[in-house]
Amino acid sequence: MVTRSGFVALAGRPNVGKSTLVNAMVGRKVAIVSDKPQTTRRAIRGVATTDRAQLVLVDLPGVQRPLDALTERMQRRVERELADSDAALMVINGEEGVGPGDRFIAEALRRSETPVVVAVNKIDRLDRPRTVLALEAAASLDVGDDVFPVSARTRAGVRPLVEHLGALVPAGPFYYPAQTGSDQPRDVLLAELIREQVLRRTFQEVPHAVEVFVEDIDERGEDLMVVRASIWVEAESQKGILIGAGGRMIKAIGTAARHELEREVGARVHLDLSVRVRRHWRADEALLDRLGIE
Ligand SMILES: Nc1nc2c(ncn2[C@@H]2O[C@H](COP(=O)(O)OP(=O)(O)OP(=O)(O)O)[C@@H](O)[C@H]2O)c(=O)[nH]1
Ligand SMILES: [Mg+2]
Repeated sequence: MVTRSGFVALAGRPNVGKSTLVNAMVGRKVAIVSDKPQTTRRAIRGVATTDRAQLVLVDLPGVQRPLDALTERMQRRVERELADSDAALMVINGEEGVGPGDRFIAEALRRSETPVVVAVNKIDRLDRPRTVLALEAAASLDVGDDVFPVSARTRAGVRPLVEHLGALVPAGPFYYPAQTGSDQPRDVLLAELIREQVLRRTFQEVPHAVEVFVEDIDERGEDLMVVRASIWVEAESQKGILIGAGGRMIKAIGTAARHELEREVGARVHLDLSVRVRRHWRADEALLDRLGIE
């Protein structure tokens, strides 16, 4: 049997649901999700394997105007990954319709040689007439030959999209074993799961100032894992917010994150969290290297 395989980069504005869609296509959580824009910082590869095709889905940061060394790196990475992919999947938020940000991305994709497929996401929020309007707006972007209505949240329409992309990528062997979900090292995935719980509970500038770093993972026998992690922020005031009155906030983050880690590793987890101030980490190029944000 001839197999097909290829890299598919997801492009779209922040918050349109790219990471949620990657998780839906892979069939498990490989990328964290939040209602804050610019959640994704690294290019994460999620692997979706059917009987005939393997898609290496490159979840990318939302396309935006760079503000600092961090967002500049994120932006350059998006451009490199798109250039290196076999296909691009442009994701649009069907609930919000098409705007200048989408047109900017569509134009960049039209200039590239890469075949493009468009997914109109969040159709669970739309009735039929509004879905039709969203599909028409997507078609008016004049990018790619195919537009798929999907809900990454309910997974409606996700299967046909995976099948379509599977037929679009070139013939070739699989890149990863069929059961692989993602290429992330375990410490990075665990750090991201902790960051997700921080994002859920913080607002305004705090989510953007937070980075999580897993310092140490200690497996004590079959069913206990001790994870030591630091949450970095950029100012004392942010540290105060994360710790909360009487330590209530950090406790809530720790409890929720521990449950997520336990689900991921299939063992009991003891999570040791500390909050540290690390001024201007987002502007520190050497540090961004070490964090694997490249
Ligand atoms: N109703 C609904 N909400 C969705 C759907 N897909 C994603 N969302 C929500 O949209 C928000 C953003 O989702 P993400 O997957 O983090 O978006 P993203 O495009 O990866 O965002 P960045 O990484 O910041 O660029 C989250 O609150 C999701 O729960 C969907 O199909 N339906
Ligand atoms: Mg994302």
